[in-house]
Amino acid sequence: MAVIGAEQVDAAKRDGGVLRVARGDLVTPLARERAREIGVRIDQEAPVPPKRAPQPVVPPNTLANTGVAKGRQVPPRPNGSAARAASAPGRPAGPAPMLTGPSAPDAATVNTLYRRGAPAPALPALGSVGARTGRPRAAVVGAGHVGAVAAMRLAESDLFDEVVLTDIVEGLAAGIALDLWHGASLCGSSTRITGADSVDGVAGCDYVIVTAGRPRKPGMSRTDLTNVNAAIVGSVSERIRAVAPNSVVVVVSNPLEEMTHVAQLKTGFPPERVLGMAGVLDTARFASLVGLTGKTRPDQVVAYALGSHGPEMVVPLSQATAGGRKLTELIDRPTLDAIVERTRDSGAEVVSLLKTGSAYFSPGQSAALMVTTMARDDRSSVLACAVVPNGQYGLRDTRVGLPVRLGRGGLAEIVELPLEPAERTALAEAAARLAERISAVS
Ligand code: NAI
Ligand code: 2OP
Repeated sequence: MAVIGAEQVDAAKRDGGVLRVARGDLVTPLARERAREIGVRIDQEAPVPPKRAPQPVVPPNTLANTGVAKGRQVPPRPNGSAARAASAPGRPAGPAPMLTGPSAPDAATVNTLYRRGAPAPALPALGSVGARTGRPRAAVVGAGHVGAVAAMRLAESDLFDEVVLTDIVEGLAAGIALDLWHGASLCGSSTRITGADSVDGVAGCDYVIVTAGRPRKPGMSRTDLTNVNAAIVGSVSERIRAVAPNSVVVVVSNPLEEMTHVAQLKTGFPPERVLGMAGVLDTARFASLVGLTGKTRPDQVVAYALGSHGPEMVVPLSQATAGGRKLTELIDRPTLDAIVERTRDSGAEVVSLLKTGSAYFSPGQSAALMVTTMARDDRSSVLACAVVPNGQYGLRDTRVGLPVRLGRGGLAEIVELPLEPAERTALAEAAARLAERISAVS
């Protein structure tokens, strides 16, 4: 019997999306979960009906029967008479086993799971938490509002061996990390979360989200933060270069494009490994505001907020759809224009309500989404990110929000959408304004 793990699922994704499994082989629950996440179909040979003598049933109170080990929750195994009836070979089928739905193992796996002395495939090896299990490590610099949410989302994804949070405020990162770790069993994650008072805590990490810096206060523009945040992002980036030289950096600190540029200068990393997070958030805001019209749901909207994270934001409506239909056919143009305008001002709208800082839930989610997309090597998604174009859309020598595919190593491709001439012009103007602003912080 071979045990099929998540790595084979990843390999199957690369080889066409179908994982063929021989009869009797065991597909781990993690592998099934991974297959669901990345859309791999598992084809297993049908089992041969068992012709075995009845076997003793696993006693109900053993650890192996609890379904819980070391911070990872797995579906409970059935116990009691119904389970015994279901698991005892040779008996007429009693009530169905408790495991049902898309995560339920097939019949062959169920037999294996309930046999005395069977390996416990649903449980990660004891001590595997944070023990370099082959999964990547991610870090978040700045354990403030955005950083805490980003770390939570990364940990919840259970894609990482470890998530490291760092902050200069003594104990802050460790406190947030401990609090998040206390929730590991609640979100079914085995990702270890740790905190450090120095950026050097990100040593050896594969992905680093930079949220360090000051947020906006009412009346402040993002650009008002330039000098103070350039010093912070610059010094953080120099340490990332020293201790995590192979990482991919996702910058969140504002003003976004300028700070991403500073990070690239100070890390010296190639442009593919320094990305700015803004378009994912602005696109999500656009989708949510479209949802408020009642014409569609936010998760049906496909659109791209390009250009700058600011006044030069461009949402090409020619490329916006909902449920496969053009948004311009669903919603009248003045309403769509008003939605784009409100999207552009959404950050300030939240700041004026909060009064003490800026938005952080959706920004943290957005930064984490970029990192989980890379960790999954999920090139099927097109996300808007602040990147350095190399001739795409006729643009060079700037950093601007463009539609991209991300891969394990960072930027995989800038996607050229068939923009209308006016949209292309607006994008070129945004890129030109950003080039001016970026050159001012070089
Ligand atoms: P926050 O003030 O809650 O957190 C920032 C954290 O950075 C603080 O805990 C601070 O101690 C820490 N920090 C400062 N210097 C540091 C250093 N050298 N090393 C490590 N940590 C350091 O602010 P919040 O709300 O989390 O925002 C963070 C940044 O993200 C701000 O610049 C904000 O404008 C920006 N932002 C960007 C968005 C975007 O779409 N790109 C969206 C939302 C926020
Ligand atoms: C936002 O858009 C302030 O950039 C931050 O919420």
